[in-house]
Amino acid sequence: MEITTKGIDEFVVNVLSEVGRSLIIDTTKNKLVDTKKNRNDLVTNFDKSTEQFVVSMIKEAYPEATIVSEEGFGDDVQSMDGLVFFVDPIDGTMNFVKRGDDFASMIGVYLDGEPFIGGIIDVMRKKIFHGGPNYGIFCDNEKINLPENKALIDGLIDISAPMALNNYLNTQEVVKNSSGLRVYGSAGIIFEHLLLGKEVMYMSYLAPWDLAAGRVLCEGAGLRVASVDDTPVNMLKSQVVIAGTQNVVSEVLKTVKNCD
Ligand code: 2AM
Ligand code: CA
Repeated sequence: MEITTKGIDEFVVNVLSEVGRSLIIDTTKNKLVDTKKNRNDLVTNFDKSTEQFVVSMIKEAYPEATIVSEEGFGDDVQSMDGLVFFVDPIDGTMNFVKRGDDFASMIGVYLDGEPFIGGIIDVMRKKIFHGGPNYGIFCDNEKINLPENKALIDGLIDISAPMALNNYLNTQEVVKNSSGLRVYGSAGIIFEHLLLGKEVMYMSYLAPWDLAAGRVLCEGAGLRVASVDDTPVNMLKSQVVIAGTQNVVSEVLKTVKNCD
């Protein structure tokens, strides 16, 4: 299929709509829950079946693309050349299992290393955020109002719980200088909050599939996504990332740099 922003955006929205419909019906059924690296690193039969579905749809529509995905049904991707899809079938699996809410499914698409199109579905609210830097940022095909460039003192922030509890890189100082801390447990849901201007910053250790779609959407919405040492974000490794308004990300980078 020809590669166009419109074509990929429509593809991503169609696939995420299917995923959302299926997960809302299926969440009423029993989940088979397993652990991965530790007792709080969960995977369910739905993470696996959703990823298999998304990967098969991508391979059918874009056979030339490579796929980076969480549960192992993608490819062993070593290069960002060409069309690369990042798939997180269920983001916030702990929320999915324990709360049945505040989880997402995400697809991020990059072309020759550049953010191209991203899609995040907030499954239980049935909302899809999608689009990209040269295309526009939409919620369910309607352009969103882009978030204001707020300062840290004027906004709520989200930092992963272990980082804030351990005062990693002086994060407690960042919290003190903000309107307050929120911890939602799903990167996708937090990226939604950033796009809607409900929060002004997110800092967490993120894997490529946790970050890919949110980075595309944030950058398309005029927000900034930086690695914690302010080197270019590497989409093929896990890293500590700061996403938020331009003002807040530059202020937080200064605070974490001056931590020792
Ligand atoms: P997941 O549910 O897809 O695993 C809060 O836990 C957020 O961080 C979620 O988006 C979760 O994604 C992600 N996450 C959890 N553990 C992680 C880890 N060890 N490395 C990277 N991301 C992680
Ligand atoms: Ca996941």
